[in-house]
Amino acid sequence: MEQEKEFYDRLSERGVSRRDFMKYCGILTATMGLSSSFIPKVAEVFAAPKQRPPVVWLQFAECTGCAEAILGTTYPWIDELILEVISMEYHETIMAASGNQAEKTLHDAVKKYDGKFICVVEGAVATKYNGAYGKIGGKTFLEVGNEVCRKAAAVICVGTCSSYGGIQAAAPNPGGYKGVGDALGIKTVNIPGCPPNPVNFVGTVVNYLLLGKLPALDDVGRPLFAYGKSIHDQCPRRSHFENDEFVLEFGSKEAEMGYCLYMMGCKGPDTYNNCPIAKFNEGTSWPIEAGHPCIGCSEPGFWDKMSPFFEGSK
Ligand code: FSX
Ligand code: SF4
Ligand code: F3S
Repeated sequence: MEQEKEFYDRLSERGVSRRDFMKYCGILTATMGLSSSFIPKVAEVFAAPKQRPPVVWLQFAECTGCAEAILGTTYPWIDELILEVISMEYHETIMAASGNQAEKTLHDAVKKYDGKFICVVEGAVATKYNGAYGKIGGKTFLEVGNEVCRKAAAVICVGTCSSYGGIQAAAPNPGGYKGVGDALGIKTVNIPGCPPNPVNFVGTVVNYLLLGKLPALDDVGRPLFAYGKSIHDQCPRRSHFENDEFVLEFGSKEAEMGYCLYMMGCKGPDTYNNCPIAKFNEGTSWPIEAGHPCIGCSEPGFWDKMSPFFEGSK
């Protein structure tokens, strides 16, 4: 009880009401595909955590958009919520240490929590020429990945780059970039998207803390609760698709009327993600709502497979 009270006091100091917090827990519970009776349990995971798993957060080749999306959300308290439920042992973007001291922190954390920590990875791994195309502190991503990821209890890949290689793996891919699972030959939980939706990462962690296991995955490692349906099957513009009502030019009357973006290259029919439901920036909007076709950013190989992005095929 005391722990819970302190938690709510901390939230209120940041200007977050209990009501705001419960609303967020409601969104999270629904995203995870659980019934609303789980909302109090989900709230408890944050308010009175029974365990705070140690997390080592690695960053390889990427743009840091994923960390921005997750830790720099418009509501600053969401990132702090994540830090309530995990114990962040190493994170290059937010930690104070640098240079040798940072490397020592990583080494010590892996040693101390061998086999027990969760490894979160952003960014792709170079595999050609012994990984020479990507290094940190003189070590290749391949070496760091082998040293750290193999000792983790679970590896969660945040973003399309760590999941499947992302833009680094786009043709001609001279460095032989791959996703972490492929590069290291290990099983990973993949939360793709460029960037991914923070709620899908938080949902995966909460699932682990609440139910004691990682969520069920599809055949490319994505949690089914978030990536089980196509964008097209959840799209509010779907009736326009069925009625052959298409946007043929940006800025046109049809675009203004919210017609289907298929002829503008929308890849929604081939893309699995929950953007239409979860939306971004705490439910503000998502690409198609903003008038932009889906470019398939959560699919393996999307830079090559989904381009040209703005060409329709109907
Ligand atoms: Fe990739 Fe993420 Fe796109 Fe960027 O870490 S999925 S380029 S948003 O930053 O990896
Ligand atoms: Fe499908 Fe895209 Fe049209 Fe939506 S806008 S109905 S996802 S093709
Ligand atoms: Fe990406 Fe398409 Fe969603 S481009 S953010 S999967 S709408």
